[in-house]
Amino acid sequence: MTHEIAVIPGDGIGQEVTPAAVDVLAAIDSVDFDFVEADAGDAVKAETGEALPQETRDIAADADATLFGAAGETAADVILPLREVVGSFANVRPARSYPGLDAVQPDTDIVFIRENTEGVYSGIESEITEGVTTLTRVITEDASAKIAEFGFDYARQNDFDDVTIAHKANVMRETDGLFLDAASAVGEDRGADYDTALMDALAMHLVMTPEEYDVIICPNLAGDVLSDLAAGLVGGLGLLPSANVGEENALFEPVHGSAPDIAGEGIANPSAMILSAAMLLDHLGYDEEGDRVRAAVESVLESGPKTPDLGGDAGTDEVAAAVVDAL
Ligand code: GGG
Repeated sequence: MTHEIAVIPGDGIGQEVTPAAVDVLAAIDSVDFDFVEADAGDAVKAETGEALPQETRDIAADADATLFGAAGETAADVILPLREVVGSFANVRPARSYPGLDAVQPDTDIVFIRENTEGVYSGIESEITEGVTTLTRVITEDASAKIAEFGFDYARQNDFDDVTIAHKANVMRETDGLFLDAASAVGEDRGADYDTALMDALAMHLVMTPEEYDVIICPNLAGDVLSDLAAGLVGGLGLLPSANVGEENALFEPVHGSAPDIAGEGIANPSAMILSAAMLLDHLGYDEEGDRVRAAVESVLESGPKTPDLGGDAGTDEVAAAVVDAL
């Protein structure tokens, strides 16, 4: 069986790390892929006036899964609608430390389960008058319960003991009050062990004692911010993959953005993108192949070559080739 994969490199270093992940997938003999490349992002908008062409939406909707690189200035017009196109409601962001890498917290193994459809990323913003703007934060009981169900299932299926529900219900009483109640009700229904945590205090505890956390269920913005914080604990954004999971379709992307400061230099760390490709393999049912890719990335992270963000001087292509060799 051949799997059709939409490949959307997007902006900046997305153009460099996405081909690296495609090379790794193509090197897996036991799975057949048909890669269909599509455009999106700042450059496409400059050229055509549209950051996410209908053709790209259709390719992602029809594919078995999508690999997405990075969004730049047009992120709100590209990655948010693309997540909608594939029907994703959960953004799974694992943050773990690796042997052989300098990490602020070398005993970190946390998976953020981020609600992916609402919160402050609902896109309901307006300028009331000059100098006055508003944003509507949407939280629904259904979406909050759905992400909690996904998070508790994920913890059970992956043998994680601790589930934490992140919120700020003492200030955002209506919206995060609802998120907290709906997510807690799921935990109660399942007789699960879980904690709740105010997201600001949680940020501090994550820095000081990340080993105390396994799975963290978060509203949209909190998941985006806390997972970047966790990237800082384990060696940087070049290491964090993610899966945007829907009922049937899914999109896989590194947690990092387009990194305009290093774009075009060929030195971006492809690990996050390749690890996202490993999550794509899991999603398609190729768990063994996904594990092989993770093991190959882990061995290269330990023994090199390494990109400059990890203290080395290798380029993106050299690291990707080393991962293919390790496979
Ligand atoms: N590959 C992830 C990416 O491009 N991130 C840029 C960004 O702004 N993302 C917002 C989000 O993840 O919701």
